[in-house]
Amino acid sequence: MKRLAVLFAVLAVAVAAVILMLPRGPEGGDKGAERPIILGFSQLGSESGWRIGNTRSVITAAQRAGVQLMFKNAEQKQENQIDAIRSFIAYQVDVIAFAPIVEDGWDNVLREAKDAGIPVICSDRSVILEDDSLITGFVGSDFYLEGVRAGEYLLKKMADAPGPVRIAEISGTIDSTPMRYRALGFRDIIKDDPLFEIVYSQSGDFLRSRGKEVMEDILITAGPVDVLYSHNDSMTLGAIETIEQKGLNPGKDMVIISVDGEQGAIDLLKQGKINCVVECTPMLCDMIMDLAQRLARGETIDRITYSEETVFSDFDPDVLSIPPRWY
Ligand code: GZL
Repeated sequence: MKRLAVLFAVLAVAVAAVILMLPRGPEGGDKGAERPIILGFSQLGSESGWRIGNTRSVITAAQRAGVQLMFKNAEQKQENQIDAIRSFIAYQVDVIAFAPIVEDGWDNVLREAKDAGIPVICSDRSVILEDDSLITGFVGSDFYLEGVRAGEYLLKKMADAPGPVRIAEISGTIDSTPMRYRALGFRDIIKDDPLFEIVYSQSGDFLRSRGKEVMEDILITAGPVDVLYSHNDSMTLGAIETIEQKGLNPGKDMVIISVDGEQGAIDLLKQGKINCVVECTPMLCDMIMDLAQRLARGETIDRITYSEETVFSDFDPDVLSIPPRWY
């Protein structure tokens, strides 16, 4: 009996030692401070300047907020994101955030997160679920509004067009939120004017290399178009390489509308080679850290938190004074 009492005493001391080793918060062991939360973040890849800017935002925002970050890059594969989320669940993080590469296929893993009591925030892109309660909130852009802004610019640009306006579209990753809603918003604005016709549309997967290739196919199959609407700057930069290789003048022989607002596109806007850049900011992550900390404290958060964005175009009198960009 005495042996058992000694064994329990030794075990009690050992357990206490382990608990004390857990991070308790800021240096100095302030007993009143909460321990830093642990956020598991699944990033979809490194496909574009926007994504690189967004990853920088995740890392610097976590440092600013004192959030312990577990960051995994899925390199454009949904199965890698699912594995990452499962690893966060196993590690019992406080909150999960992820940028879903496509909208479908998340129900099972998000059910596992909910069953584990871990709230999940969608960063940048959204998901389609049978049970909407599996996601706690979304932080990102209003992609439909971005498409509307692209269409509204075109209506203004072509107000005096003498005849039909032939449009080619290089869209983003198929079945992703930005691709679906940038396409829809743009179409809703131009659909009532018979002068506008989308004569070609193909995905460039948000990649510069694919934008270059798709532009080659546009010039072969659709011939010279009046407008290029490209769902992100990386694809636009690739497309412009092709346009210039074929001896055409981007921004003059063809109106070019792009989305994101990375430095390379803004520089071309200032040179007159791009006519409109609809802003899509990657700087979302201070908001994400704030919401994650609220969730970890048991607070509720808004279902949707949109970022503030604008439009840059050749109608702006001060286009040359656009300040340096995030990438
Ligand atoms: C938009 C984001 C898109 C960007 C692309 O929020 O998901 O993905 O527009 C990026 O540049 O690849």
